[in-house]
Amino acid sequence: MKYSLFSQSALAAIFTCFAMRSVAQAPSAAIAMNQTGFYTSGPKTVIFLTEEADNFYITTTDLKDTLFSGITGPVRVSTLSGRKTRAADFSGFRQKGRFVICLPGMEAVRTFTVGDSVHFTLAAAALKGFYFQRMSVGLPERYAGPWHRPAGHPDTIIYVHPSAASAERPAGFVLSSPGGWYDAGDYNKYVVNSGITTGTLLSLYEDYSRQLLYSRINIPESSNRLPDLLDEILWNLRWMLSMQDPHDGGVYHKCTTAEFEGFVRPEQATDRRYVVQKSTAAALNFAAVMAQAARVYAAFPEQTPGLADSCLNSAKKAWAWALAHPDVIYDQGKLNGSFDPDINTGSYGDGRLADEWLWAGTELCITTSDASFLLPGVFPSVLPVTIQSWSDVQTMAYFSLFRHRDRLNPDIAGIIPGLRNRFMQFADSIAIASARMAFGTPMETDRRNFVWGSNAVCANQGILLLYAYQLSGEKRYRDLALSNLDYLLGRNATGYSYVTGFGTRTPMHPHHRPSETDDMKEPVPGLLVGGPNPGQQDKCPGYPNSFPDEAYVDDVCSYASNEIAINWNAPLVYLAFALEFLFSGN
Ligand code: 9MR
Ligand code: 9MR
Repeated sequence: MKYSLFSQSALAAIFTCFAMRSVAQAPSAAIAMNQTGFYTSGPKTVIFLTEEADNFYITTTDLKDTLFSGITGPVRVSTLSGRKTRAADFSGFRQKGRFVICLPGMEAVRTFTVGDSVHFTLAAAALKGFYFQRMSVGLPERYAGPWHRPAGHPDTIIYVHPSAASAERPAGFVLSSPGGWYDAGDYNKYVVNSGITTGTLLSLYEDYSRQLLYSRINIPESSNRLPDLLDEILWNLRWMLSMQDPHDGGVYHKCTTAEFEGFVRPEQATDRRYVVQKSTAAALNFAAVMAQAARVYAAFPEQTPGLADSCLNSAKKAWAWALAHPDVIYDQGKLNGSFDPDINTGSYGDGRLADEWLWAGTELCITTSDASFLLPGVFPSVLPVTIQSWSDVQTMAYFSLFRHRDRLNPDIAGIIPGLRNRFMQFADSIAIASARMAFGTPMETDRRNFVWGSNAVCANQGILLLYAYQLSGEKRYRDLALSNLDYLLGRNATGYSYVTGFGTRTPMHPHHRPSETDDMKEPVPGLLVGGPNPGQQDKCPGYPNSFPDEAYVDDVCSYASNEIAINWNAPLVYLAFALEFLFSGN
């Protein structure tokens, strides 16, 4: 033994750790921490779920050498559940490798990793999660490993639902709409949700293109001359293009079965599929994504000939359709009152479209330099700053405005200082409140964050804080964004690392048809589950309680807390890659 950093109590701790040797490798519920790792130069905090812990120790994995000792923070009481915690901050510990953290005299011992690029594998797996969601194509073993599967849902025969009938394409007309990603644990494709998902991934590329140029994730296109991220996005972009009616520029709201299919393999699913009603929300989401894609793929004219122009033309046509049909709200109940068959799959209905107008108009304006796409009533100065979600997208527009702030048309560049002030105020209010939280994360600062898909709120809030960091250069925002990644990977009240395949306590039974119906014990990896949701709309048995941050159950019946979805994975991909680039110095 080396006795380098020893004090009396440290010695006691080591004996305690020795006594605990048998449990040292098993996850302990009394410590909540990021189960993937900590950056050598980054902040490092774990949470003890006890009031009693005054000191903590870091030892080698054989428990022989104590390398660091510290004093835990004050007792904090969770505003969400009343739980009492104490934080161990060991940011000053900068050794690389695997170590053990423990409390003297307590059954709380955990191993952890410190390194320079601890989240790269996770980020790549989360992006690979999109490959696993690919529709209409087989996933060969060389890319999908043990989760390989034959092609399902060719989507070459799609019926126009009566709600979507037009002169050129009457009810029953057959069109083709293959490819794209399965939305979630179900087998349908929804344009609105594809909107924020694809927009988030495109934004990641725009923000970190230098680092992403050569990042490979072993997909069939990995050897082509396009970054893998853009190849994966293209899989969905091409499908989205097929959702536009070329005759009028309108965009169908979704491509879906009438009812959710049962838990069958993709290749065994045979229910009839439809495109359903064109909607203003679909047209605007489509326009935003296509306008952004136009400028991103314009950098690769040889790899994707003509694509950027097609995207921009399609965006403009969808925008024109929306201007001519500004109030077509998707209301499934109403639709079912007028048309057959009834459609009972995800609705992604949104009755308030000012934010979609702003987002589409902003992306068009940035790509074309034509300020007339920003409509007077929905100017950035009149909409609030919120955490972006599928139904609330104005912040997506702000991100693009900030990213392109030095190249904006002078007619709109003037809005940036005011917008920036409001944005920083919002980020600040989150930052200030975070310090008092039981797990020390921004996610806990507002109980309204705990909705269906709360984990995506967490990731999206992390992204927002990263923009605050980029705008201000203040590292505390970057560090708080990392706290939210810590939350997703285990520093939370359930102790789950919510990404399949990552961590010692991780979902094994997500509401995900491909995972549930294959022969593998482990679910498809790299997928973020929805997370705690006190709404518990699935009425599954097994929720431990209804505290906002604890209402989670790892059961396949729990679509309200344990489904996976593309609009949840996309912000995880963004957050994990961005933090990886920021902390590993790539
Ligand atoms: O599997 C469906 C999931 O993708 C949806 O998010 C969820 C809520 O719309 O519905 C799931 O489907 C369930 C349906 O709503 C009710 N019958 C059982 C279905 C499968 O659990
Ligand atoms: O993510 C959606 C959530 O915000 C809604 O509250 C919920 C109920 O309408 O639907 C969620 O989206 C589901 C979609 O309707 C169908 N595919 C699965 C999605 C994730 O559960």
